[in-house]
Amino acid sequence: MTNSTIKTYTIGHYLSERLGQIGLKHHFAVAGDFNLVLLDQLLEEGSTKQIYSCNELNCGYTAEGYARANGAAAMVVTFNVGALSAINAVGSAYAESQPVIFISGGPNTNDQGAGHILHHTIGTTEYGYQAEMVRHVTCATEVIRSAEHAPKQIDHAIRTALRLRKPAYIEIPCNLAAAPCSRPGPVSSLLAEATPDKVSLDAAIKAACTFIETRKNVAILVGSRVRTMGALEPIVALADRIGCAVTVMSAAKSFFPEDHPAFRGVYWGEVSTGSARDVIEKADGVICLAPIFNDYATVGWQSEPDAKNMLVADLTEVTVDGQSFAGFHLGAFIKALSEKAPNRPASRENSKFTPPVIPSSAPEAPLTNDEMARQINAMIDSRTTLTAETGDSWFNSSRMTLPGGARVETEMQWGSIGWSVPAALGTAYAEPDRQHLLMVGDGSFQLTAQEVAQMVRYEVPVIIFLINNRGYVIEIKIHDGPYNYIKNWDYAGLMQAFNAEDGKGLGLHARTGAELADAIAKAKANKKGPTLIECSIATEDCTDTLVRWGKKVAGANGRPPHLG
Ligand code: TPU
Ligand code: MG
Repeated sequence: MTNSTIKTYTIGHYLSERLGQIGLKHHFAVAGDFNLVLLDQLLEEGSTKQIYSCNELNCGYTAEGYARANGAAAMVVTFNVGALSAINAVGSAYAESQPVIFISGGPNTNDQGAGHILHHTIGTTEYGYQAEMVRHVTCATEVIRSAEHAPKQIDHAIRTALRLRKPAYIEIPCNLAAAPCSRPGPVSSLLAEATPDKVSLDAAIKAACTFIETRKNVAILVGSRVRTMGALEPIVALADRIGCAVTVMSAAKSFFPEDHPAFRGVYWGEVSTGSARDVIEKADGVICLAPIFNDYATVGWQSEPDAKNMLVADLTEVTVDGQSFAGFHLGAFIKALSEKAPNRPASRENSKFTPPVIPSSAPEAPLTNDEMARQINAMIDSRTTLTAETGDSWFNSSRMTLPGGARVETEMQWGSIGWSVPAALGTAYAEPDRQHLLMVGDGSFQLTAQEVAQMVRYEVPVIIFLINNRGYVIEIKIHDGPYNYIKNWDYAGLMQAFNAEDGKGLGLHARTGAELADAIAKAKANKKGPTLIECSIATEDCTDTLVRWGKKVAGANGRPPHLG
């Protein structure tokens, strides 16, 4: 049925139409009796395609990955048993600033406040606790109670999510999903950025120009939250205008074109690449675009630019020389600054960029971490998205050299292992014309492995590099113990199980460089499903940057408490 032939327009239809209007082509779901009627409505209205996940955690991560590539996403789960599993992934969307519309079915309105005990719940008779839990990881929490108020509640959740780039929650009782409801008005009021406060923006630009003028050595440091801007052109325009050197934070790898002449590498304290460390630590003025200076990014609090030398432009506010300005979005600030900023080319003129070289090994020699990273790097073209999971994959992706247009996705703020398999699937749904590569360690893979089955089901050709180093190597380098060693699996062999009678996934082993090259050639030819290449490397074989970083992070974790 199409929207125009629907006879009775319902709350579910309203939600469905809105999801299509904000630019979604898919929504992700796991069925349960509290959301079945809602799923029917979404299918019936049909603005977005319904895609199923193996479980709600994976559903959330798939939506989170989809939002990274598409700007926003939606997921639908059932009450409590579904939604509580999904909260971890919604936390990721909050931490990583992704507007994921988190939709849960809810109890029949007649059971609310009636003293009834419902299945799937904790066995008490009050059902507000799910919304209360979710409130901490969403920017708007709407529990629908009537068809009359549903439109404004749905609109409020979606508008807030899109403006703040955070997840929002909508709970729809199972007996209201098909309740008659008015049709939506224009979508523009949901999409539009709030009109910037021009007075505040002008003042911020004036302060920023003074900051740049009064510093000799200015550099730009790009942070991960610029992802929410979608396009990188405004940042390039700003760099061109100031003429200075540009570095990116580790979580912002690929958020400035590495083939641009101003690029100087990844700034990550002592594990920086190129001349990024020198550029940032010598600068007396660092323009930080949407950075997150957490303990990982600062290498255990060892390297953070001096606050008095920093201009910090975040998503909704700018702080410069002790003053704070708000009322406009980051994109508006960058655009306005790129039209007014003074020229300060010293940091670019006095530095160079030499890309890291990843050593190769003989084709028949046992596969090494370097050889694996080198071959993966060679696959990356301007239409590639590389998703890199927590673990040594972060450090491997950090040292790769990227052509313009290539993208790297990491989850360095939330850092929840298992994120990458469903997230890469979500990213691939959103951008089917790109090449999707995934680097995931054996430990992380074991959390969400079954989502590969959905790649088989929906014929999504993600190329998965499963790094089998027999354990949690990142943890081994931070703090070793028996808990860092895991049961080995036949990872490549899993593909046969996921394929069952009709799948076209490929599972391959790579124990030498030659086997990896051969597997990559087969993976590229397999367009009808995922290819999992199990790369076997020694447990001790990891990037030296992981070892150095791990020592510092362990030191920060091990600081004794301040007494008195
Ligand atoms: O390359 P490698 O061996 O470092 O990666 P692998 O094998 O994926 O191991 C990752 C190990 C790891 C753990 C166990 N990294 N962080 N953690 C702690 C952790 C535990 N549970 C969740 C949900 N997220 C975490 N980050
Ligand atoms: Mg591992």
